[in-house]
Amino acid sequence: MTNTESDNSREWAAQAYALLKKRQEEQKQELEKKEEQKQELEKKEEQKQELIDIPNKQNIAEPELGEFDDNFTWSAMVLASQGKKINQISIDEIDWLTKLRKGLEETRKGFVTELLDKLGDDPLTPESLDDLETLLIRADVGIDSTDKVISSLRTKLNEEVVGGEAGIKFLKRELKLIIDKPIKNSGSDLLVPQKGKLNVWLLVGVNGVGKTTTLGKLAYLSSKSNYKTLIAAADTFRAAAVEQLKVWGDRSNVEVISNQSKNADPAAVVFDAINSAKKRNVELLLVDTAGRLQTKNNLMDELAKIKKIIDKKVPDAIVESLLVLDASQGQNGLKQAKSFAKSADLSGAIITKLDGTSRGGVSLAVSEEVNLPIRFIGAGEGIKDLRPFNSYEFVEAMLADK
Ligand SMILES: Nc1nc2c(ncn2[C@@H]2O[C@H](COP(=O)(O)OP(=O)(O)OP(=O)(O)O)[C@@H](O)[C@H]2O)c(=O)[nH]1
Ligand SMILES: [Mg+2]
Repeated sequence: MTNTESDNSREWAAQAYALLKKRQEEQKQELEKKEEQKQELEKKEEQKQELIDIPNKQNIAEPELGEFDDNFTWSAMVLASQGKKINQISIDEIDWLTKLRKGLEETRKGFVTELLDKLGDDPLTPESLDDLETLLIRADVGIDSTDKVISSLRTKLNEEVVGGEAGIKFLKRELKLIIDKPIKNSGSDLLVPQKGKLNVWLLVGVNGVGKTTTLGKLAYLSSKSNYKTLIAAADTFRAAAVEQLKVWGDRSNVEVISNQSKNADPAAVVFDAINSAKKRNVELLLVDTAGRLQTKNNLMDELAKIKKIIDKKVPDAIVESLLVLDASQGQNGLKQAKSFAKSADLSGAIITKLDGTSRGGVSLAVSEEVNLPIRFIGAGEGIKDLRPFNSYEFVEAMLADK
């Protein structure tokens, strides 16, 4: 970025910040006014014990506008470069991008920082490409993706002189192409439930990767977006699984269909859930499944059985089998993805735990080597810490230069 560009960006971000700050203050005042009115009314009608609802007040706290700092400026710029206007920016989006950028800090350290240190302002050389290769592999980007990127850069270097900054720009574009390929192949940029139909999303993956947590966050996103949502607790393997899901269901007001009896059949729970879903015109049924290793055949058979039930009972349902992957497991996660992709008919991936791992690059390996579109990413344990995947934002956050 040139100095003038950077001044303009800061100016732009400052305007966006001022606008958001004003909006937040207005909202606060509005809320305070409502709170005062409510207290007055409560006083007046104490005998009647009537509770007045404040529509803006929710159980789930709205994020607060933080400082006007680097994080804000960067997040605002990422939104601006995607065509957002100043008055279209929300605190929620800024909050998420800040989280994503912070989450990918470890992946970025020893990667971009090191690369920029090495490059300085000098043009790229074959030696700096060797360094880049090592750094990409170390960030768990995977051998295939790394080879692809390095060979395109090499071709470019043979044709022209490439400065450090232009090199990073080119790198971002190449990485984005890799991530976008399976998304483009899938025919839809964004995974959203189809209105007026029953959509069934199965969350699968090995133990502890974050399936149940992700399902809880999805239930929140879905009900907030006004889809009629239902949860099926088909992890009958782990004793506490149903309770864990009910907590998530309560948080977003989504009902959980379960069978508390010991050794309940997961497919039977899904059977019950489909019946309820049909009765209530549910649009999105989220199915939590037990953590399993792809080597455990009986568990993999169970998944097949669940799918069969769905196909039989609701043949026109739109079924998505989403593999949940823990980014902090790096190449190990990739191995799981490959085996799962072989035995379970997967349609997408969800990458979790991007906060605080140095292995966020594994997302690229999943796209290139397993050919799965990444549909959502999670960066934290909170209900709002999951977003639909946006490859531009992801690559910008991974290669942010500050
Ligand atoms: N930091 C962080 N922790 C996460 C994230 N997603 C899930 N977790 C944590 O990971 C742990 C395991 O999450 P679960 O959702 O229970 O994982 P699971 O895949 O359902 O586990 P099993 O049902 O036992 O197979 C919990 O402590 C979660 O809070 C994330 O995006 N970031
Ligand atoms: Mg679970």
